[in-house]
Amino acid sequence: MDAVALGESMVTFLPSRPGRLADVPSFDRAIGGAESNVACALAALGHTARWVSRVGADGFGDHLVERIAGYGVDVTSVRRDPARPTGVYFRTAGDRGTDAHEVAYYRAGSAASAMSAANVDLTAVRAGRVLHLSGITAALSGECLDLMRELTAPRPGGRPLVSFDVNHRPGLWRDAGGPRVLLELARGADIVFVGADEARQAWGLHGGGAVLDALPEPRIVVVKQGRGGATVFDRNTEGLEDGDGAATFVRAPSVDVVAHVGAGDAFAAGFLSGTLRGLPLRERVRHGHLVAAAALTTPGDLAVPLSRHHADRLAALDDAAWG
Ligand code: KDG
Repeated sequence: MDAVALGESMVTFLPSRPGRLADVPSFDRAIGGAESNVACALAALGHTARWVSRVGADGFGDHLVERIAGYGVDVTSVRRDPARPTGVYFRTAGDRGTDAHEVAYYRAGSAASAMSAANVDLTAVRAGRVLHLSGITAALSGECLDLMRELTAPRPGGRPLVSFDVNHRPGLWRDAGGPRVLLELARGADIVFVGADEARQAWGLHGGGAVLDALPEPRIVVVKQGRGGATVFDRNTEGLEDGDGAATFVRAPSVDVVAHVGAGDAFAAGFLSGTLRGLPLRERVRHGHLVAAAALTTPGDLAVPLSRHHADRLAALDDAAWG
């Protein structure tokens, strides 16, 4: 197995038109979940990917499992909980290209929020070359936080490689301790993805150098600067600059944004795909941008899958084409 992603997925309701939650007349059903989004995009890119989670023994749980399996993701380790429901959430949209939206979660007490080391298959979780996690899981419950601590604790032989997307969701944390916990978990990962704005809001850190200083352990730290591009700091590389990690900035292609949701997950998937294939760092970031561009130009979390062949052709365009 190339990659395993663990986390809560939800049935998502996307608005039929922009506006306040109070005013939207109808919603279309889709699926969401930061970690399963990564698994789906990795599978679309030709990798073997597994999603591990818990869902209710209900129709929405069926829908999630069927849709995610439809992307070619292994769902054999997803467990059904007859006592708890599958989480759902509704979102609104701002005008085209803006990220002004509201989110209404109905996930407290969900099946996934009860995930713990006792009720997920840890062997299946650790069976991939890469294990992808996100800070969302840590916010769901005390059991989920304990599970995250266990998965980011030192690993024998350094396996699997743990990828951690900070995904700070202030509305999900029950107290003010979220940023501190996210920093602790990020320190236990090998690859960390964080937005520059997220690092500023959660940790008061300004700029890639400050983020790198606060995260001395991870081998790779990717700081995303929204539509501008992303900088990857790699401690494996000789010729260090910018703190103690070699810094590579790669501009993002400019696209006509429809919705931002899922773009961070898509970026992580593209970058991890390049990592699994042993591509040079710059190429990995380009693949991140390309998969993110596909997600940015669709209304829901998941874009029409970008094939590896197509992504390779675009990533190989010369520097002039990349700006
Ligand atoms: O990254 C997209 C996710 O934010 C969305 O699918 C919902 O996973 C989600 C969450 O918990 O916010």
